[in-house]
Amino acid sequence: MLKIGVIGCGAIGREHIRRLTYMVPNAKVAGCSDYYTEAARKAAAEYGIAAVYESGEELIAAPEITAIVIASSDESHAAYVMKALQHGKQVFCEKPLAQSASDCEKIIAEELKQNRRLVQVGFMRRYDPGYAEMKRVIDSGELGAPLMIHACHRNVRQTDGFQTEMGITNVAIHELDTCRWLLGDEYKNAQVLKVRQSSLSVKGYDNPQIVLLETQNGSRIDVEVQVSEAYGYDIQCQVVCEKGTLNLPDPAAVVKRSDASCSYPLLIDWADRFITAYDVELQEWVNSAEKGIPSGPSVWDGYAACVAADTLNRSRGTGQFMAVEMIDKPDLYR
Ligand code: ISE
Repeated sequence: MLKIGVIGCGAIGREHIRRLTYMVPNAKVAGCSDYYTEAARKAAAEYGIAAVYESGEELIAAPEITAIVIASSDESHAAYVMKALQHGKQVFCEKPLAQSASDCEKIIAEELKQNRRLVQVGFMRRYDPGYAEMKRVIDSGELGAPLMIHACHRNVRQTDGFQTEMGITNVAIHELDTCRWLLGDEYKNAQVLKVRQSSLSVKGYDNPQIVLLETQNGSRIDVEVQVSEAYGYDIQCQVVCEKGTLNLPDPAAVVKRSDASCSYPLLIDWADRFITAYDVELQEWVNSAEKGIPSGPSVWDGYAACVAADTLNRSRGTGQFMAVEMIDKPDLYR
């Protein structure tokens, strides 16, 4: 039984605590912490968690905690992952793994010292039944080689303090992972473009943006990123292959026919859209971490997405594609 400590008791932290407490066998949330200790106390009271720690570092060091879930703010992830690795503990880290490729490289070096995988990155879309089926069909070769991906990521809202760069590091990071995973390919070039701005978006960040990528095999990807003010939470992905196309299905919804129209509702929240993906992701992490090696997205996957994100953010305003440059892949991740 994994005795899990959860760092970060905000929206996603509480989602993970709820799942680990009520839905995932062989896991127990034994401790939690939050930058605002009061948030950790509230979560502990609601879910019957035995220990509240004053800091993430204290939680990581606690002998009674055998595995760590990092669900704190994006900029705190890298330091917590490093600490957990130094203690040789299993880690599930929410996306993004870090805020920069160079921080990811330090994490890779630390995991290599342990000489075994200890970290799984929370790219939950890989566990979504729709994406998983697209991946299965691509890998079967039935439709020939994948040539292009057209994707879009539309959000209703973002938290206060949101900035243009986060449209890539916090939002499009999902597509940066899913596209390279679907194609089984690494990126070669990347560019982000500003487009006509939505008059509904008044908080000072670029919205929408368009991400363009080219892979090593020459596949091309375009991702429309609306970080807020969209009509719903709408995630689209079309893979164009030599012999056909694959489209990500919308979540099941009842189709209403009335008043001479036909409609079905869209969701507005990402936690609802990917509810099944999060369930499967955490269950599989617990199952594999218990055996000693996490089976899901690795530090290498977190790194690859961060390198692409860094490159995209550097390309903003230049009008140029920039080379996506990665270090050689260590054997541990092959
Ligand atoms: C959020 O952090 C997520 O991970 C969601 O999946 C994404 O759609 C949203 O834009 C992010 O802010």
